Amino acid sequence: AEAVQKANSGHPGLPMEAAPLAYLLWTRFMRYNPENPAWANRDRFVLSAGHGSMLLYAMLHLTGYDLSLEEIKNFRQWNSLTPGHPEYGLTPGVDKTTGPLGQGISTAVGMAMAEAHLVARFNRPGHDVIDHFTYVIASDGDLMEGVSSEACSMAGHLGLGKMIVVYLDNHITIEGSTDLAFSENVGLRFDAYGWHVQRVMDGNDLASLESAIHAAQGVTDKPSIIVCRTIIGYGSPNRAGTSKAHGEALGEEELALTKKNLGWPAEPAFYIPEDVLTHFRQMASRGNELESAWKQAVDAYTADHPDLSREMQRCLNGDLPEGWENDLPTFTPDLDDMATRQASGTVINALAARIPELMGGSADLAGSTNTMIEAETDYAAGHYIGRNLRFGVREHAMGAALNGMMVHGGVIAYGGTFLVFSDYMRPAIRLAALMEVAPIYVFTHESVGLGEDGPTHQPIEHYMALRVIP
Ligand SMILES: Cc1ncc(C[n+]2csc(CCOP(=O)(O)OP(=O)(O)O)c2C)c(N)n1
Repeated sequence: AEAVQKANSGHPGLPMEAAPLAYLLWTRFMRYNPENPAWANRDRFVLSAGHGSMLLYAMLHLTGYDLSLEEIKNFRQWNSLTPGHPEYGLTPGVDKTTGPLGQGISTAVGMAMAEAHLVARFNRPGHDVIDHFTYVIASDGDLMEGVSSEACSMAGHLGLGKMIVVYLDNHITIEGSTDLAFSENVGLRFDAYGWHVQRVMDGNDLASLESAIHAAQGVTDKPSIIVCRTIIGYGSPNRAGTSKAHGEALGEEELALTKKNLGWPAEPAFYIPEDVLTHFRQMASRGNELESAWKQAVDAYTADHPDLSREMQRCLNGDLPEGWENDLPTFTPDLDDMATRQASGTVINALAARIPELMGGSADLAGSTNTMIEAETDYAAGHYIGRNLRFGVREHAMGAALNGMMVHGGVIAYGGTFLVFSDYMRPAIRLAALMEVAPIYVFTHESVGLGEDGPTHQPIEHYMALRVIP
């Protein structure tokens, strides 16, 4: 709330309501190393409601990431590491760019998909070298956005048991109460998707939250959602529970009242009690221990499975295999009477034979987009070794999941559909560009001359629209 006040803009409500949850996640559950944010086997964390960025920055600072108190004081300022919404690649410890609601939770599905595939590909009996959770904090807005429905339906179908979402059920959005526009039963909805659903009645009840997260970890064949009743802007005497707490600074007076209400000293500003900092900073040494233990486990794995281990390291480093470009087919326009999508399919299959981390699929158009890897099986619940992804008719979730797989690392993901339906993926494509990750898009049927399907299927502005995304 203080950082938002100093910036005189931002979103204090979510960080204030979710502080107890964040405390639990960062000190009792998540496995990460503040001194190596890129540790491959860390738990992933996605703040899907990216407007609550100050929550994430506060936790990164407290737990000892390279994010100083100065940066916290520079929240939302030009050139700071603490921009209004979290940016992947800018701030150490930010696993995903979020802000456009719905994208975060949907991208997290891709992260969990990548993890499950790497587990299937590389773990061996007695060697769980890939083994982490993907945690998400999501808000009403995230769950109202259509993309989250697509992605969470897919996650349920795939039984992604390592994905854990905490939904901040605060009954408030910008315009006021969720009674205005959002009255579905979220728990029943996720139950219908095949998720493991729990309810926590009070977001400040650490014991209930803790046992719910434990239970979520224990359910390994379904993704979990914890519907957690929270109060936006908790602690602010006059703004808690109102949309006023969502997206504006509390004001000096209300900030002072809030501190008083919470039993916090009025001065100094940005005060972090020494014992609190010491407590949180233990996470840095804990993180180093966790990563060292993992490295030892990898050493033991290397001793038993040297080739596999080398291959895993290569994939996690993002290095292409030697000779990946050998055997690439070439085509002669005059001689080969072949549709370009057919040529694309031939290339995908040639590459897939050389690049085992290449995996992908299509939004129910595999036969038309030629995106199947012939020699491989389908990626499915309990069969995550498959490299052919079945996204279903869910272009937007496909785009988000591709981003998640790419930011996760260890895999190279592609997805295909008709060029005209790139419109349905645009927000995810835009975020891929912002994050500088490069999933491969296979857009086919790119001509107005595609024929009998008619104008609904003819891409007219799509090349131009895609080209203006940097
Ligand atoms: C795709 C998209 N549409 C609109 C917005 C603008 N916006 C930011 S937060 C928000 C809704 C806030 O409600 P909720 O998600 O419940 O967050 P809370 O108020 O609980 O912090 C909206 C509409 C956005 N960030 N992304």
